[in-house]
Amino acid sequence: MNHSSHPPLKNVIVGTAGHIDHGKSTLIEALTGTHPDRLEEEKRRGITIDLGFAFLEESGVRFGFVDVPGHERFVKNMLAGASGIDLVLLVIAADEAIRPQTREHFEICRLLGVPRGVIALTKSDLVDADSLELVRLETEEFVKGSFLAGAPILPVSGKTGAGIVELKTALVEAANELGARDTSRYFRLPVDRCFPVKGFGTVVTGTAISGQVGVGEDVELLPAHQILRVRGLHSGGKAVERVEAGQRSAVNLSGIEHAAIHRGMVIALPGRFRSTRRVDVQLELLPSAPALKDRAQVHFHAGTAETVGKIHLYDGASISPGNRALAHFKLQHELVLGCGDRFIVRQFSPVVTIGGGAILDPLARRPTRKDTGRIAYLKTLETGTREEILAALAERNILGVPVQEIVARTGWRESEVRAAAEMLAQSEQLRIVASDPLLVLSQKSFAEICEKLLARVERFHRENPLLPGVARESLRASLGRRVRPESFQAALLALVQQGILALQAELVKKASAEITLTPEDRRGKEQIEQAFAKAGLAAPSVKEVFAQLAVEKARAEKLLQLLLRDKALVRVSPELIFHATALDRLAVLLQDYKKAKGERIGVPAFKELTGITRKYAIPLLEYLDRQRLTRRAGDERVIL
Ligand SMILES: Nc1nc2c(ncn2[C@@H]2O[C@H](COP(=O)(O)OP(=O)(O)OP(=O)(O)O)[C@@H](O)[C@H]2O)c(=O)[nH]1
Ligand SMILES: [Mg+2]
Repeated sequence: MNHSSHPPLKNVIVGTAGHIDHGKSTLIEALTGTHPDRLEEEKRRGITIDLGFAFLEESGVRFGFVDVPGHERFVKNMLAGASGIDLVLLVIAADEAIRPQTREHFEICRLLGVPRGVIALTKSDLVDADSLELVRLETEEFVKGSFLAGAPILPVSGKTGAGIVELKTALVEAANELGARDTSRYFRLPVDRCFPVKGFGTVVTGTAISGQVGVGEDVELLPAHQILRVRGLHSGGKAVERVEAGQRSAVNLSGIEHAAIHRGMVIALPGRFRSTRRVDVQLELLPSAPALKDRAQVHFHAGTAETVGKIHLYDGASISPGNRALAHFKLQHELVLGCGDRFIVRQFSPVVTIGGGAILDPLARRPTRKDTGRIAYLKTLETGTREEILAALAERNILGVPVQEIVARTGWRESEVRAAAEMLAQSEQLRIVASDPLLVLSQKSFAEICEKLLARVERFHRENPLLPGVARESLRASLGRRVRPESFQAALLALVQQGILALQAELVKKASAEITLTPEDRRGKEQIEQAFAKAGLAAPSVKEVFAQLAVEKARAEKLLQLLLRDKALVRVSPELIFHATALDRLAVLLQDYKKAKGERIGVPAFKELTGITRKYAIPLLEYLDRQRLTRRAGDERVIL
């Protein structure tokens, strides 16, 4: 059998929408053979309360149906179902036409950005041809100018099966018009149900909205931030190895009780998403809604989650009906949101849908008067290119932005972040201060750190003219904890490469730095050197030398260090210092001795030759051994 002749099935999620009792669930059964109502209470009351699911494979398309309740009290359940859909199946009963939840569901689908749909006029068996035509005209008028303008409007009957074949065809056509979901994004699945399965443990279901996941892989449960293993996967009623964006999925998770997971949580690729309580958004208020005032509380729905949000308007005291505005929401609970995610807001009370929009910054900061750049930034997020967005993001985060945060804020893949960062680095708008993990800094922030660093080194030289340089670690600490170590490192490196600073082991100094001495210092230094030079091998103690000086002890100590560093003086043992010339003379003396008396010399002879005491002779001989001028042989030395 040639499997390759079958192209892979396209995954498409279809959500129902429409007023209560208009025949949504009946229609799903007619299409798929599965009645989506599953709760006892739903069966008893004959209405849908919570989401129901069914599947259909038709002409190369794998449909996952999400059936929603029409009852106005269960719109919040409808919202959880509508968030992941590709197509809407708008159901309008031919005997009732357009009713309140027809409008509300339709507006919700529009605000959620559902791209296409098909309209079914159900219960067509209950009306005559004229009434049917009337409802069709009314429906055409209703969707005029919207995403459903021109969508097929098909009379059907869930009772008689009339029109079901045509409806399937229309759904396949609409599905074929859809672009493929991008399965290369990072995996995310908002949970709509969670339940225990005997022998398997915990199962969550939902629509994978991006990426893909396979059996045996790890996922992160958010906002709980728990890493869990995928034990098994089901889709379309079958066990599968992988699921991808656009598929209804049941995910068997190990290591967690089902009670710890609920609708609104998200499972995702570990480390790529963050939960948030503050978001910046583009908000649209419905024409039917009352004006929305700054600081108003609303119900906030996104994905399968809902919470209460308090609105902050960036411009003006209210939004008027039918208008759009940039706004901020402070959420009561942590939600997992990505840039571009759609959300719906409903009035706090009475609860009706009043608007919705798209997330621009899922990790927004608390609004402040000082933050004057926010509106421009949000506009860049809305319409900018990837490079423009990254540049703006870096500019607003003066301490640098790590790649993980860029991914969580933008939803880009890490490789896309890298590509954009490299473009910007080439045109010197951005600085890549570390590449694994990637950390970027705006060029301006980087220049500021360089400037500050240089100023610190210069100040150090000014205040410590006798020291060669500042310890790297204390230089870093002097910049404060807010400068990341990577940024410090990169700035230091850049200044060294430009020849402005120089490194000497762990010390940082101005490349041009010379130790500058005051006239007293210079005199003191000369005096010290003279004292040792004059004494020759009868070296004085440091204490004796310092006692003769006019400069204070700490200063004299530094001058001594300078002389040792310059090798004018040599420390032979902890207490014993000689002038270099005295040691040079000693080397000559030893060679003369060797010529005259042979290569062996004992301690008494050495004392006689040099005129120094035993106390000095022993450490000096040991020094000569170390310098390979002599070698110890029993009690004697061999002159080399
Ligand atoms: N005659 C006729 N009755 C229908 C048709 N479709 C549904 N019904 C009936 O209408 C009633 C409601 O149908 P449902 O499918 O439960 O309606 P629904 O839209 O799912 O309702 P909710 O989920 O509660 O919003 C049921 O009694 C169905 O038998 C149809 O095409 N013709
Ligand atoms: Mg129903």
